[in-house]
Amino acid sequence: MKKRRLLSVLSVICLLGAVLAGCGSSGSGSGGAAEPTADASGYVYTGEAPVTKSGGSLKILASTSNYSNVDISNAPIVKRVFEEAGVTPEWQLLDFNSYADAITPMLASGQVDADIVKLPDSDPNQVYLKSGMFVPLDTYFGIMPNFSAWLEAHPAQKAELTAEDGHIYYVPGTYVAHDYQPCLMYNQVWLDQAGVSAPDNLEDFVALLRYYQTHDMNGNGDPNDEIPMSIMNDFLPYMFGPAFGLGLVSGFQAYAQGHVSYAFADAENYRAYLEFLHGLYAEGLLEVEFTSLDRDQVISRIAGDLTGVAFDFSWAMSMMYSNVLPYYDGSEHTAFVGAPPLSGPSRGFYVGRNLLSDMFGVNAASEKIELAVKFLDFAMSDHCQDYYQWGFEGETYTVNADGSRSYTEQALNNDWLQAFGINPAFVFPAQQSVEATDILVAPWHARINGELRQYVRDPWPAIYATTQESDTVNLYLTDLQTNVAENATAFINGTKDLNTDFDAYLSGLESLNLGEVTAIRQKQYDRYRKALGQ
Ligand SMILES: [Ca+2]
Repeated sequence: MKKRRLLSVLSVICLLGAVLAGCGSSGSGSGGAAEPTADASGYVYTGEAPVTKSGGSLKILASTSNYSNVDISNAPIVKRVFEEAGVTPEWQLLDFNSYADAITPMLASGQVDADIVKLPDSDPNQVYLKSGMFVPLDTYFGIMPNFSAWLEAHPAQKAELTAEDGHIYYVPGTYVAHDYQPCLMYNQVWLDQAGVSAPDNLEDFVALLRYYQTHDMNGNGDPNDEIPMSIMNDFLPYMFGPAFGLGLVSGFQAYAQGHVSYAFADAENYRAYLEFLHGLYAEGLLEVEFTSLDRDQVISRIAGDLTGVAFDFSWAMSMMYSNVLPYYDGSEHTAFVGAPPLSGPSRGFYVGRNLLSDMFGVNAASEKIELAVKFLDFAMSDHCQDYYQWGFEGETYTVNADGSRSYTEQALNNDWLQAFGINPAFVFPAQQSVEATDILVAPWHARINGELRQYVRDPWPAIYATTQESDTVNLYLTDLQTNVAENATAFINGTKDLNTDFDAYLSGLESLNLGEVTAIRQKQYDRYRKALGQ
């Protein structure tokens, strides 16, 4: 079910925290917002239900649930949102698994008979919004009180959603972005046997690997069958890059004053990173076939009690790794447990994901633009988000004496909860919640996630590109990334020597047009900073 989202997409802004701290109060940017207007019955929508008192229907073009047995259009949560809004839906739901394939040609031809449309992607190259197919929503902010308040509270996302022309076209759902992100995991039983807690720096970490390498950790009488750590190649940059101050996950990083650079071309820090990994390789702590290790192999090793350290998406912790350990008893004492990041010359961190998920736009050809705009605003209100995340009191959750909430027994059945319409991101701009994720994992896993949240930093922002920028980046970036990956492997396994070959590697990147790609990333980042009001 889960998708791997790795190297290609996300990265790190080392100083994003500082960047965001100074940008709280920029103006809304776009003028001309429509004032609240009355519907045919004289009713004025101000952000709460109903959206209209004169009735009406809206055509919704969106996707089915990813649970094939769930009819999202009949889910109680979805139905209630329309009932409260006073709007009747006319559904046009396309299959979840082929949504992009089905809707992309419709959008390309302009043949869309719907008032509200779920986009096939984030429109990264501004193809749809430049076509004039979608209403610039900022011109309707006067009747979008919930969305405009959300944007003011989320300046980074507002900057990401602001197109090159200064307008905002889409209402987004959101992911859980700082929770359940990729992290280090340790076999707790092995840690206890070694008499240490999870290391938080490279030096202690290497010492632990050496201990595992020379001790019979699994107690089978053979001190040589232990594989100290099992890290899939794509996760090495997540695991060790931050300790060297590098944003290797997307490759592009911005330092103070917004200067953008390519982390894989960092002559000092990236070289130190490679030197460290080569050291692990030379000692046998990073395995010879490290580039081909896959998740199935990691799981198989854990099931055989053969390895002590892994790095993966958080959900693997209790759902794929701990549960296969021969002695796992459901507690963290016998589990593969998440731990803080490793620090080195720089302080460690984990790389989160981008907050923005599915985008919804209003068709500029709609005859009911105002109703559609108001409905979309209501559908993303806190009031509706509460439904999306918790459902209804007494049915999906109960309120405890201290005011906190618990899901009901029935809601702990995930199939039932999906049919109820929890997190209906297929049809509404729903915001994923940590609580709804917590109930899917072991309690100790949820607690550890809460502890690791503080270490997660935002990835490289999602910034709209121009078609020309995309053409140039697409032309050069794949070759660059291939070259980087091949050279990383060669420097780590010693086929190439950092002392004699590293300068040639750096100049090789330049001849692959790194300068042009970085210049584009710089322009895009400048636009992002400008939209942030910097
Ligand atoms: Ca052994």
